Amino acid sequence: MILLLSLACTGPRQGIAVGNPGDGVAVVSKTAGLTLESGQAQLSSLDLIACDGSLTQVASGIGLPLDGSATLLLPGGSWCGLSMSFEQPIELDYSSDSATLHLSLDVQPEPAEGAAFDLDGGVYLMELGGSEWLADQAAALEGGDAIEIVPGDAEHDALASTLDQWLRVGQDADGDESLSASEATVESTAAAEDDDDDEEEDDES
Ligand SMILES: [Ca+2]
Repeated sequence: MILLLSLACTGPRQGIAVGNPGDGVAVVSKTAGLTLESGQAQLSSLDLIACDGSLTQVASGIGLPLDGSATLLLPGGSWCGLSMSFEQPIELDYSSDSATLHLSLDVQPEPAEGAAFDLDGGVYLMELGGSEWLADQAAALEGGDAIEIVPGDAEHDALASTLDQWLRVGQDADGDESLSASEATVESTAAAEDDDDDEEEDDES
């Protein structure tokens, strides 16, 4: 008598990430007329959100450059979102032709969420801000000042709130270091309402 033993797995592996890891790159949205000289956040936690709402921590307690200069390894698999939180205000230094702008902003972004997507290699931009988030400050700098905005200042809360509400994660298909609405894989609520594709068609340099 011969016993046939089935070695095949039965059913899908549940809760196990599949797919190759990808690279996550954090940036703040670019503003016309301003050059980002340095940008730095101190991560409390960066997590991928599974479609059942559970979190898989990607990184914690580390410095995260916000100028696209560093990559975080994002585990492959099927995900529905990404969240990040910071331990202290993010620090951004800008220059224009004739002025400087230092921002210290107490930011806690809303998660970027959406339909399930398969992460299997590739580079994912994690973009904070939106195309217009620094437009007022850029206009104010045309006078040639050195401006500093820190927690407690009148302008702080509006800027921090804008960053809190606008986070997109996706692949930058056209390589302009920014995510259009159509490039966003998952996004926060305000970013989802921000249809910026028409504006980008007006780009000129
Ligand atoms: Ca793009």
